[in-house]
Amino acid sequence: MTVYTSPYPAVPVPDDEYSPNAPAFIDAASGKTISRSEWRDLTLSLAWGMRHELPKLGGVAITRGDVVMVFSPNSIAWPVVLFAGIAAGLRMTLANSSYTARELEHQWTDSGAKVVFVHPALLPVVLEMFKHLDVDLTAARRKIVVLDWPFREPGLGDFLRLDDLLGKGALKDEEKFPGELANETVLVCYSSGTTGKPKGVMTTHRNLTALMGMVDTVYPRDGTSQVMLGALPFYHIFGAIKLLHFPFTRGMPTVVMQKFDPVDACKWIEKYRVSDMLVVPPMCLIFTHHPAVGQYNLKSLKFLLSGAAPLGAPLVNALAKRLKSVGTNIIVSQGYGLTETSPTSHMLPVHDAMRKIGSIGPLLPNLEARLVNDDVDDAAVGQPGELWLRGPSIMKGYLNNVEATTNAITPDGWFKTGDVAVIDEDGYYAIVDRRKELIKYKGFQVPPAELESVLLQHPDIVDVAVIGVVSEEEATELPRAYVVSKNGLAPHETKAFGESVQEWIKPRVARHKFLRGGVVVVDVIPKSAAGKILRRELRERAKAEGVA
Ligand code: 4UW
Repeated sequence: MTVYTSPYPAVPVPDDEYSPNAPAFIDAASGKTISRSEWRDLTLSLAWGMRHELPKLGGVAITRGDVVMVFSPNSIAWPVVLFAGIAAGLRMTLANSSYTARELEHQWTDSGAKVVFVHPALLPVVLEMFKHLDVDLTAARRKIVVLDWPFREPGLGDFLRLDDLLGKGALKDEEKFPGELANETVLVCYSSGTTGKPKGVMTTHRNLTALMGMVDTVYPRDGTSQVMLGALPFYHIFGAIKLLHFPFTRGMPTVVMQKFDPVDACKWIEKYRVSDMLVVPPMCLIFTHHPAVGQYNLKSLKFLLSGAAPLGAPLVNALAKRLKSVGTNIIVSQGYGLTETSPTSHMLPVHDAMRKIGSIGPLLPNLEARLVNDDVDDAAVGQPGELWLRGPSIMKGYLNNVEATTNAITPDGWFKTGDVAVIDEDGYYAIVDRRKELIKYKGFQVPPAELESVLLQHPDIVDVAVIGVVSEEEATELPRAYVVSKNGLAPHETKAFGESVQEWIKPRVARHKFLRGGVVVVDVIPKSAAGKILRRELRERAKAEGVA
């Protein structure tokens, strides 16, 4: 007998590997665990509740294609709500949990959301939003479901709660999202793209199923990936997909942290024997020097994957050195992606991680890339060009915004990332610049246009431009505003005015948009003949001021 075997390593077969009783999501602080089968039952039960129970209980009726918002810090209720909505054929719009009422209002109205699933602590923000929108409390109650599950919050009054929708039935197969609707939108996360205010990114079923397979080919398969730490926010595409969707396909539980804290993270790594952690560069920086790293047993930690902002070689080396000094056998890798690309397009494979430091790795399978320079010609190897991507994980477009979609995706399907990259002889990419307006504070999007329109509401500001400046100490960019004051200020008055503007904006925007890079008073904002802000000039100016 001659038996031939495949040259490829064996892959786990889900049915053999993943017991229904294995944990799917674990609440880090309490240890409360949802198993894979419980998660499935809860999801189908909530999907039924969303479609059939909500109107019976006095809530608004929602049906296939309707938009539903989730507004909550991380919790184990998150995956239940997210996947129930998807199963029920709804479009889930995920809102940043530090949004002010005004910011939330933009997403609520723009997405046309009908119901919001809200964490009890954020209920006041939602109520304030409805007040702005002139929705009275009785009507608002019909649109709100409070997420105080599985931990009951007393004293909330008679709002609908997640519990009310559970245990009444289970979504039947024939009601589930049908296969022919693969190109239907399931997620509407917000991104400002290359310019302007945040827009709803239409991510489809097909985008996500494609992405799972694409990531699977590069994600470590050597058996070391056992437990994921869920420290990134689930409302951001990076967390939603790489912490809620992907680990589940691998049978890895996600240990859910309500929010990132370095001491807690070390504590949970030790307690739950966490092997994998997805991070943004500022978290890497914290781990290079935080004392908690030496106070807990982190030996289970095998794989750190950073994304959402550039991770340079010095930081990778410092982090690897520190984590190795406390006995881990750590690999630090980097990925790249955008909300519009569902999200990962590049990832540095494990075997290259410590060899190609600073690179984002090769293109994932099923994608094509171009590097286009200013003349719409393609850049040569080693030369910078704007990264364009094409493939099954590229968004369908921006919700209700044909103009923005047309600007972002060419007629033959190329999505323009607005990032400038180079490719080396081995086919590895590095991000070297950003052509779009976007600022990233610790991985969060800060659209300059949004801050500019808020600042123009200041009674003493007549013109403004916002740019990002780099802080090496915090491994992030910081938003910095250049403002023209209505009243010509004497030189000795400008500093105090700038500081007052930094304070003025705080109650008006989410924390990640605070003007941490400073406010500078100028006589005039540099603009092109067409009135476009010349941000490059301002970046030069910031450099001269010693901050960029
Ligand atoms: N280097 C330099 C990077 C990098 C980067 C992103 O908020 P969004 O729309 O989306 C994200 C998604 C990040 C992400 C998702 C999945 C994944 O596997 C992964 O790697 C582990 C990362 O951040 O912002 C998109 C913009 O963020 C910048 C870049 O400007 C991009 O257009 N960005 N990753 N490694 N810059």
